Amino acid sequence: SKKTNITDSWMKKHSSIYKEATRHPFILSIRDGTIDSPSFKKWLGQDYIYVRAFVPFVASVLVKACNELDDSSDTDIILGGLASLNDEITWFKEEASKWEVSLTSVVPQRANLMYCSFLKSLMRSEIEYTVAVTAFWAIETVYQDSFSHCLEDGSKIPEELRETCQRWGNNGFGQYCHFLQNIVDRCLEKASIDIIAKAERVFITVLEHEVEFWNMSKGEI
Ligand code: HMH
Repeated sequence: SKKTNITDSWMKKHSSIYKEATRHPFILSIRDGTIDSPSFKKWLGQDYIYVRAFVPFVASVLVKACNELDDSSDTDIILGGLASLNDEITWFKEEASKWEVSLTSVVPQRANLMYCSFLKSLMRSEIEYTVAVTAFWAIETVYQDSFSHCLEDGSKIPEELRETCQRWGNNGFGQYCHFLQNIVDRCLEKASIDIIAKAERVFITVLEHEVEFWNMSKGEI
């Protein structure tokens, strides 16, 4: 029988916050077609700012992976993720112009600033690769799980949101998240209990920030 990965055990143990992050009312409203355009536009503008901050974070994970001199396929997967952020930024600009959202005038909301400063704290060289790559996996997985749920049978996503859901909900992105999960589990298997505990904390903190991030789409402004 297959042994349970640490990441799977965390997803079970913290299933309540994991579910809050991946089945948030914002996502459910995309899935059932009841989303209003101001909410979507707010998310779009805020997420563009977030992704710009995510680029140096992913680059810092890549540097840490390179210093592991362990397995070059890990660095290739992270490099692939970094490269696809280039397309993602182009996509955000095109999508924003479709929805008439001016990206240069988006004011980052408090939850976004908090999340970006958390990313910045994880970029420090004292943060171990295992801890940083755990955050990276969790961040990508929340979007993958959320948006793939919007594409499942029975959903009524508005046509104009299908491409957004495809971006993170497609099978290729799902595969990529599984590769990241394998990297994390391999790191955790050889990590000290101290580092495993730090990584678990970071996993939970990512989920908390993701919930707050979705919540922003509802607030005023
Ligand atoms: C807030 N979390 C947030 N934005 C994203 N684009 C992702 C995760 C996935 O990259």
